[in-house]
Amino acid sequence: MNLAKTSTVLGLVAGSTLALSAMPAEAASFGTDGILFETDTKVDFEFLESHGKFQSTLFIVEADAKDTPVYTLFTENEAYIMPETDDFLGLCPDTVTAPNGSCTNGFEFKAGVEYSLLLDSMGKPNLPEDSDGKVWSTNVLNEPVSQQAMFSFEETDSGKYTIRFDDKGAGPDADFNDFTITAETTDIPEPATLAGLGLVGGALALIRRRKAH
Ligand SMILES: [Ca+2]
Ligand SMILES: [Ca+2]
Ligand SMILES: [Ca+2]
Repeated sequence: MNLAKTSTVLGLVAGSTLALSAMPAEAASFGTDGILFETDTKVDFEFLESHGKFQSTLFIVEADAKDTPVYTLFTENEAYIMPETDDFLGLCPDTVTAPNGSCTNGFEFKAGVEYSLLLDSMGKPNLPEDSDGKVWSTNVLNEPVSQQAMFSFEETDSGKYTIRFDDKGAGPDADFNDFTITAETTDIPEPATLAGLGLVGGALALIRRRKAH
């Protein structure tokens, strides 16, 4: 049983119906401490550009199984456009795409499951022998523990995060330009919330019917 969901449903039933309309998809964490949502939450990602020598792929993983991709966000179909200019620039759709060829991709994060983003250059061209080619957006998942992603939140109407990776390609050079995406959440209703709505609605109808008699 999911505690967050249980308390949400209890809160809905106990609270007024006014509270129901103001249910944001709350992120308990969305950053280098981890990615964790209190309700099922769809996040829309967009690839911006890459500046790394590796040929990398960006995956979503669960923190408990950090080497096992659960979803593929964006793949570098070639390592870069030009090696000498623009610091190994990669662009979509030129060299980088989502699996369906798009420059955007979305994923529904399940409530209460901790996720991370894995930038994986394993087994790809240009990877030095002493590197395993993997970095995670969650600091503690990196070995040794280190920050390999920066999350910056833009206070615009859309409320987008920009996420910039440092892939350790030239050692820990901390350039944070090797792979850059944006992330934007979309509120989606949960089955548990809908069930709660039905329950409250049914109870109100019953009370009205009784009063009418
Ligand atoms: Ca770089
Ligand atoms: Ca690259
Ligand atoms: Ca780097």
